[in-house]
Parts: sequence; structure tokens; C-alpha cells
Amino acid sequence: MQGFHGQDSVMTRQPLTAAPLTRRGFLAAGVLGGAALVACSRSTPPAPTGSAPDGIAAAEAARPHTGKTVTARLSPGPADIDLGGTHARTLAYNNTVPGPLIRANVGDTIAVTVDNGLDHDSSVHWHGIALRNDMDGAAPATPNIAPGAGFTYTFTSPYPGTYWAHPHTGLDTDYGLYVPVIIDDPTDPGRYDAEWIVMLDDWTSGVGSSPEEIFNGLRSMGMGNMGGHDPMSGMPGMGGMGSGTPGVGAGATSDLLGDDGGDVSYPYYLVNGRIPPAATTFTAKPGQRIRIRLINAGADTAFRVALAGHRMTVTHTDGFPVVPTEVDALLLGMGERYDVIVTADDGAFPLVASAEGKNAVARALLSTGTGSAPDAGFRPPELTGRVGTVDTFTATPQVLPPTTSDLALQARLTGSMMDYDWAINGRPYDQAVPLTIEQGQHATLTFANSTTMWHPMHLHGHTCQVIKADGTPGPRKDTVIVKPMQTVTVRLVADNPGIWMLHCHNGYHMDAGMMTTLNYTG
Ligand SMILES: [Cu+2]
Repeated sequence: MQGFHGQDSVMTRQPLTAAPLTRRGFLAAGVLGGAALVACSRSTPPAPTGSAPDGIAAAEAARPHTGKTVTARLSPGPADIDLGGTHARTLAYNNTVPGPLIRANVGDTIAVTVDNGLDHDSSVHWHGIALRNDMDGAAPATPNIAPGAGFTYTFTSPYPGTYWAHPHTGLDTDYGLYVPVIIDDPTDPGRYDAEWIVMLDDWTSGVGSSPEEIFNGLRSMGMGNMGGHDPMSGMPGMGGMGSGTPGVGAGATSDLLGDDGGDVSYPYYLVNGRIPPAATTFTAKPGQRIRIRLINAGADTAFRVALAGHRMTVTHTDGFPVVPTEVDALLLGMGERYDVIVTADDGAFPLVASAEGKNAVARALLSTGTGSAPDAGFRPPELTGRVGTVDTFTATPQVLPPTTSDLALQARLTGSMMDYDWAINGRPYDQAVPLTIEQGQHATLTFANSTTMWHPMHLHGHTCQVIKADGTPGPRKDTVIVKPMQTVTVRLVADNPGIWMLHCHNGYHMDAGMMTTLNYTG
């Protein structure tokens, strides 16, 4: 590793980070300090086969345009970030974590100039936005930005919603490089009094092992060079045991995720860039209706989120409206977003994001009056109440797509923890056979998980209609959790030509090769 990554050597593990090694997982606290590094695997994208610039221009012409332009500037580079008394030498946009909010209306031209201050190629991917393919911020559709170079992403969003942006290059997803992106609908009456944007993250950069060390550790551990993992793990066909086996190994498991919470135990879990003892406080008045926009920017952690003393009414999943549904808590995989409305009570209330299956919490505070919040490790009872998952919600009727299908696409999720060879349809990204679709087709896309890990699967450039196991419509999503041995089917309409990434949003699974493309061929 060259440049800044090489400075990631001071490890100041704090007492509160004593999270155990997850069963077959990896502790992000420098335990591999003496381990030999194996070569990084950097995937080579397959050759473009159907980028169709005319089609991209036509799709852009069909999007709404207000004539207004919103500009922003992002400067990815080395940064010294205060996580709340603990400083991390890391990578960030504009020296802040999260980076600056980007906000525009539907149809506005969004022009974001990126000056790459990193020592390696970067990009900015506009997660969830059904934008023009050549501004997606993922190669090969958009070229990466070389060190010292600049690029201006110029696009419009056809839909309002809660989105976010991050690089689509290597392991940069596990640094501080992320910003919230909010697209407003000016005709939306907005029945709320205050808005709270909440970004969740798992954190190691600058305080524990670097993401590169973690990845190399997972690869070498997978090859049997490190003890502590269950030799039966990752065996295809073993998923039947996946209903959580507390007490096995040193780590916790998650019933909601089907077994292991993730591959990595992090030193810290953050809400809006802060550790629990130094949590940020959102101030409102009692009785106000607060719209909370929850975004999971983590690399290997699902969060179960609850606001102490409150129920949450879920209104949107991945930007799209759902039939309003009350829950006590919500499960978010990496890349997922949920919007909720709460009616604020009087007092001080922790918003707690429990790292699912990892025995640790992140948090922020809601303050509407007097009173003090409980200690930093407090877990509100709401966390074990009614927990909303993808199966809980249904898109509102006006966003349901057509129910016919003339194409069946299959993405089998393959690989094992033992070999750390995560792939789609048995092929890592550098050997991927793209899925293909034609403009105008209505497709079903089936994710069939044949592994013993859960995977948050993300498709660029489209939103999908989840079909529940009983055949009824679920929510609209661009990122959906697929549990071990589970099959999840979604519908999509081919209305946005280009070459679109389809991948697991676990940063380590993705870098190992769990990624392919959906290519428009006509
Ligand atoms: Cu995965």
C-alpha cells in the first residue's frame, strides 16, 4: 500500500470496543499486525457490450427538467476526523464525516464537481438514483477519476427520496467517504415539522485495522491460515442450520439475518460520525412530527434501529413510499434507507442503532426538553418489539409497476466464508457473464442465496418491486437483504439503458467479486 493507507498504523483501541470476534469473523483491531499481506484483488470489469449513448440521451430527455441547476463540490482526500474524543486519520469528503449534504428537487440539474485528492482512482456513485448511466459513478459506465484529476457529475433525478453517495472503487466504501443525497418533491405537502438525517456506519479506519488489512485477513483466514473459524462454515448446503446458534464461537448471531451478523467486528459504530459517548443531539419540540431519514453507510454491518420511548411510522423504503406502517424498530442492511415519522415526546431519548449480531451499539440523541439520556450502552426495549424488515412493507398503489413479466433473470449468490470467494452465478466479477435485458422489457430478477451468509443485493439505476414469498407485492427497493438459503424475487422495468452494476453491498464481499452487470442489449 502506498501513500496515506500506509499511515494507518496507530491502533488506539478503546475499552468500549471490546466486541468479540464474530463466529468465523474478523476482529478489526490490528490482530493481523504481523500477518503477511497477500496481494489485493482488484477486479477487472468486463468489456462494455451495450452502452448505447443514443439510448442514454433519450432516457435523459424523458426525465423531468426544471431548468434549475444545483452545484456542489466534493473533495475526497486524507482527513483527520474527530469521532468524539477519538481521532481517526482516514479518508473523507471535504474533511467531514459524513460529507456535506447534497440536496435538490426532482428534475433539477445536479452538477457535482469532484477533485480527487486521494492517491488512487476514485468515483462517486449516486446510490439509488435512477440517473443517466454515464453519470452513475461506477466503471465501466463512468470512467474513474485519476489521482489529482477532477470530474463533474451532471444528472437529474426523476424521483424524490433519500439517497446517498460513495465511491465505487475497491475498499473505499469502508472509509469515511459518504454523503447524504436528498431529492425533494416540491409538490409534496411534507406533513412533518422537522427533519433528521441519520447516517449509520461501522468504523475501523485510523483506529483499528485498515480495510485492506481486514480484507487480506479475511482472505487468508478463509484459506485456513488463521484459527478460530468454524470448519463447517461456508459449506454449501449447510444453510438449514442457519437460524442462529447463540453460544457457538465467540460472536453473537442474528435471527433476523439468518445466522452471522457479518464478517467483521469493528472497534466503533457511528451515527453521523460520532461514537456513543459523544453522540450528536437533534433538538425538537414536544409534539412535533419528525421525519427521520435513516441511511446505512456501513460496509459489513446491518443495524437494528429504535428511538427509545417512541414508535416509528415507516413511510418510505429506499426513497419510495409505502403504506404507512408502525414499528418499534427497523432492520437496515448496508445501502438500505428507510424514512420514518415520529411524534416527539417530552424529554431526552436515545436513537439506538444496534449492530445486528455484533453486540455493540451506535447512537444519537433526540432532545425535546429536560431530562438526561441513559448511559451510552443503553438498549431501549423497542429494539426487541415489532421489528420492520422488507417483508413488513407494501409499496403504495401508485408506485406499483406492471405485473406482467417477459424476462426471467437469475442471480445465484455463491461462495463461502471458508474460501472467501463470494460471487454471482459462480463467477467472480472479473469472470462475470453479464445479465442482459432489452429496453422496455418487464423482468423478474431472482436472487437465490446458496451461501450461509446474508447479502444486501443492490442494483444500480433502477428501483425494483419486491415480490413477497406469498406472491403479494412488497416495497420498492434498490437494495434488498437476501438471507442464507433464501430466494427473493423482484420485478423491474427496463427503462434506463446502459451497463448497470448488480452486487452485494457488503464492501468485502463486493471486493472479493460478488458483482456482475445488467447490460441493455437493445
Ligand atoms: Cu454479500
